[in-house]
Amino acid sequence: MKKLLLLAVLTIMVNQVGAQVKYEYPMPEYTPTEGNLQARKEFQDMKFGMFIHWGVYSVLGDGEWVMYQQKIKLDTYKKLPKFFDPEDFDADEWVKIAKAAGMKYITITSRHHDSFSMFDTDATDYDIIDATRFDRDPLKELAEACKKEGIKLNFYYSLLDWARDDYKNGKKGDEEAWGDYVKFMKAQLTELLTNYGEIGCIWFDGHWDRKKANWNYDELYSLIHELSPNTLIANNHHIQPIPGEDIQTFERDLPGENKGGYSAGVEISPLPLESCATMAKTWGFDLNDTKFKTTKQLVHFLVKAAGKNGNLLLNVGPMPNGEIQPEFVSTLKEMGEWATKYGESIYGTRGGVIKTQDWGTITKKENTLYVHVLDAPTEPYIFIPELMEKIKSVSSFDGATKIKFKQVKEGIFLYPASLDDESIDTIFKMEIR
Ligand code: H79
Repeated sequence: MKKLLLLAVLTIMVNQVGAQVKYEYPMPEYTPTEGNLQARKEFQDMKFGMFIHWGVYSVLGDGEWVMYQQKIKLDTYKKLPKFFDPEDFDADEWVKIAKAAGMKYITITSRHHDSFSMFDTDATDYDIIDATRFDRDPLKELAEACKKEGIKLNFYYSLLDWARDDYKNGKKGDEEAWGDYVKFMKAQLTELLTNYGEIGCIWFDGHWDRKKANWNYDELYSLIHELSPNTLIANNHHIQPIPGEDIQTFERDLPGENKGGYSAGVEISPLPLESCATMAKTWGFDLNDTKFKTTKQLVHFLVKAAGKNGNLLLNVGPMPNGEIQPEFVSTLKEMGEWATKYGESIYGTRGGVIKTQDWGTITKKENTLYVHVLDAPTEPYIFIPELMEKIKSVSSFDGATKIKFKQVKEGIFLYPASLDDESIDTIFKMEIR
């Protein structure tokens, strides 16, 4: 009996670990257009993007969840737009910072959970043009700056809403209210996809607020694909991708991992992958948040994401005056210096060559494998398991030094003359075929 019980418990555990969480409502079959497939490839080639969380919450300097965490009543929170006047906002400057960091695209919050629209919208008056004295559309200015500099622009869009009655009542079961909310989202998505030039991606977030609900993704996704077939759809829902989506996201995690706690039971899909991460703790500007990640940690995250075939969307939360804080700017500059030297081993590569090792990972482009030694092993060699491809030669990153190697049934041994412990990433090039 005891054995049977144990078996039953084990079976339940295994099922839970293996169980994928799926969206329960019917979705039409989705065949991406040629252009969409090309856009996916280009997205994968870009590898590194800037996430921007900016809203009226930045005034309080306590992150983008401040309304929820400080239990601020809606009427009180609604005073914030009056204080929002970011006179130092300069879209060209943001784009310059992103570009110098080696980032190829920008994903900015058009509307976060607080419901405040950071763009000129006719669907509500709770937006930057109608409710602030600033009276400029930062998304418009950013779209122009990005176009000039060849940076792709994407829009984050919150599904969850802390201010609208139609959302609140819809959540309680009022079907008509929910219908109104869906209509509102569709009106805003239409604006976002028609008024700002070609948008690379719509990045949804907040699904988990109504895990079991019908979010009418069939309507939202087909609207987006009809208006702009090459615009990719990402939804940070922390479940398996839903038909109609073009990118799979991992919040505060490398693809396929669940260290951040948001990706339980989520398995890697064949879609392009993207990890998003913060440079300190929060996404929106937080005056008190000084847990800054180092350049080395962030480069390692970028390289490990690439090794797992994913992009890194690295976040900044600009300050209420419109500037990106100097700590972030200086780390991003250092990342850019790294990317200028070693970008060849990241941009345009694909991953999934081997599992991440204690020492690092591998990225691949055509006949070159880039071996990224992120943490030098104690042994005087690097052992690369799982790799069956015939290795022709191994060299230092600059190609100047040949590296001794031995290929055996179990894998490949590299014998570099020395390994620098202090280096951010020692890269070797292996030629195959
Ligand atoms: O937009 C960013 C976040 O605001 C949003 N997604 C990223 C990209 C998000 N992050 N976490 N969540 C949504 C899920 C909610 C987590 C919570 Fe909490 C844990 C809510 C309350 C406890 C984190 C910690 C937020 C407030 C405290």
